[in-house]
Amino acid sequence: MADSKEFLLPDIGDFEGVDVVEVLVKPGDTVAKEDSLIVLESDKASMEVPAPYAAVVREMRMSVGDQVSQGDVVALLEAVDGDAPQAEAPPSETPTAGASPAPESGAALSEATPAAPSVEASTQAVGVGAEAKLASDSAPAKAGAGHASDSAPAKAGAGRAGAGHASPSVRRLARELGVDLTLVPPSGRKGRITKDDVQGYVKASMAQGGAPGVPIAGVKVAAPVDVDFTKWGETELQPLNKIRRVASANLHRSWVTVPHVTQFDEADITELESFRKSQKPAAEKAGVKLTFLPFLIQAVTKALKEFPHFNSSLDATGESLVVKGYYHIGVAVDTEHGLVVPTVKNADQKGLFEIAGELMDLSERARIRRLRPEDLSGGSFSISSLGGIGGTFFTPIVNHPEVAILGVSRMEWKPVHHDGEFVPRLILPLSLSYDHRVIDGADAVRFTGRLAELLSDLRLMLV
Ligand code: CAO
Repeated sequence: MADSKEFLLPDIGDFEGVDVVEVLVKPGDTVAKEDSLIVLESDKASMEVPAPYAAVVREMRMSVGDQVSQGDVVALLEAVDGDAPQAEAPPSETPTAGASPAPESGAALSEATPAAPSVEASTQAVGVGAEAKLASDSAPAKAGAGHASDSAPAKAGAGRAGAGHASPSVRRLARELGVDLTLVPPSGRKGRITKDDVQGYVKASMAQGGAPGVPIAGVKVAAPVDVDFTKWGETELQPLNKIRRVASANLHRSWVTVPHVTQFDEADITELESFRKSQKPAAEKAGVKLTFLPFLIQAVTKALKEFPHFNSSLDATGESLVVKGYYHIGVAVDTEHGLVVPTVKNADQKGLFEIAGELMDLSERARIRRLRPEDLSGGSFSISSLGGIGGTFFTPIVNHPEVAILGVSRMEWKPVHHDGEFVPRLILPLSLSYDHRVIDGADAVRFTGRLAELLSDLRLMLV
C-alpha cells in the first residue's frame, strides 16, 4: 500500500458535478495504461476515464451515482512494471484534453500526464443540432479522446434517432462483435447500454440459432433474462428440437409484427353434429374418420370466397394485398415434437370424405415426422382446432404471412332462448384472430357471423 498513489480526476472539460455511471474495475484488478476505470456522463457526453499507467487498483474512491469534478480522487493505484508516474500532476496543471495529443500516439503524452477521458456523444443529445452543440462544447476533450477510433461511431450514433446510448468501450465491444447497438435493450442508468447488455444480446441471438434478424423500427424489449435456476432447486436442461425452434421463430415474428385482434363468436351446430353422426358409418365404410373438422374446413372455405381479403397476404412492401384465388387451408396439428401446420390444398374442390381422409393422412404423417415441404407450404388461411381437447375461447396467433386464423374450442350444450323458452343447443366457440392492418373489426364480426350461419344450417353451403 506504501506505493499506492491517488489518481485524481483529470480535466474533463467544462464540467462540474458529473455523474459516475459505471465503475469498470474493482480493488485488486490489474489495469494496463489506458484501460478505462470509470465512465462519467454529463448531459452532453459520456466519458471514460482511463488509467494513467499500468497499475493494480488498490482502492476505488468513486461509486456509481457520485457526482464528481476535476481533482477528485478516482482511485488508489499501485504502479506495476516500473510504470510509475514520475509525479501526479495537480489538477490545475493537468493539460486540458484539448491540449493533449491523442493518447493513441502514446509517446506524445508525458508519463506524468493523466490520460484525458475519452468522450462520446450522448445519445440523449440526438439530432444534428445537439451534435453541433456537443462538438462545440466538448471539442477539446474530443481532440484528446483516448480512443480516436471511437469518435466516428460516436458521431454517427448521436445523429441517429434511437441509437444505443453507450460508452466508447461498449461501442468498441459492439463493433468487435458486429452488434448493432440500436437493437440492444439497455439496462444501465439513464438507459445506458452496458457491456453485459451487449454480451446478453449476443447470447440471446445465438440461443435463437443465430438466425439473421430484421430490426423493427422503434421496438425495444428488455434483454432476455439469464437466470441460474439451480440456485432454487433441481432443474433439467432440455434443448428445443428443430420443430419447436422453427415454430418459435415464426410465432414470435407474427406476434411482434402483426397487430392482432381476436374476435369471439359462437355457432349453433346442433343440426350439423347430428348430421355428422349420421354420416359416420358411411365414412367408416369409405375408410375415413368423419370428425367435425372437415365440415369446418368446407364452411370456412365458403366464407373465404365471400370475404376474399381474409384469404390474402400483405406483399413484402406492406403496401399491396395479394388476394389468393386458391383455398389451401392450414390445420394446426399437435405432435409430441411440437406444432406443425400442414395444408389441405384446394379445399374448395374437395368433398367431406376426401378432406377427412386427407386430414387423417396429414395428421398421421405429422406425428411420425413424415411431412414433405409441400405439405407445409402454400397455406392461405389456418385453423387451430382444440375442440377435441377442451377449452372455451383462446387467442390463436396469425400464421404469417396469412392474415387470419380461426380457433375452435370444445362444443358444449347450452340453454338458448328460442320462441319464449330455453332450449338445449350445441354451441361451438369460435376465436378468429386477424391482422388488423388488413381486416377491420366490423368485417371480422361479419365473417364469424357468416361462418356461424353456414355451420348452423348446412343447406346454406349449397347456395
Ligand atoms: N368440440 C368437441 N369435440 C370435438 C371438437 C369440438 N370443437 N372438434 C373435434 N371434436 C371431436 C372429434 O369430432 C372427434 O370426436 P369423434 O370421435 O366423436 O368423432 C374427437 O373430438 C377427436 O377428434 P380428433 O382430434 O381426433 O380429430 P379432429 O379432426 O377434430 O382434429 C387435429 C384433428 C389434427 C386438428 C387434432 O388432432 C389436433 O392435433 N388438434 C390440436 C391442434 C392444436 O394443437 N392447436 C393449437 C395450435 S396453437 O398452439
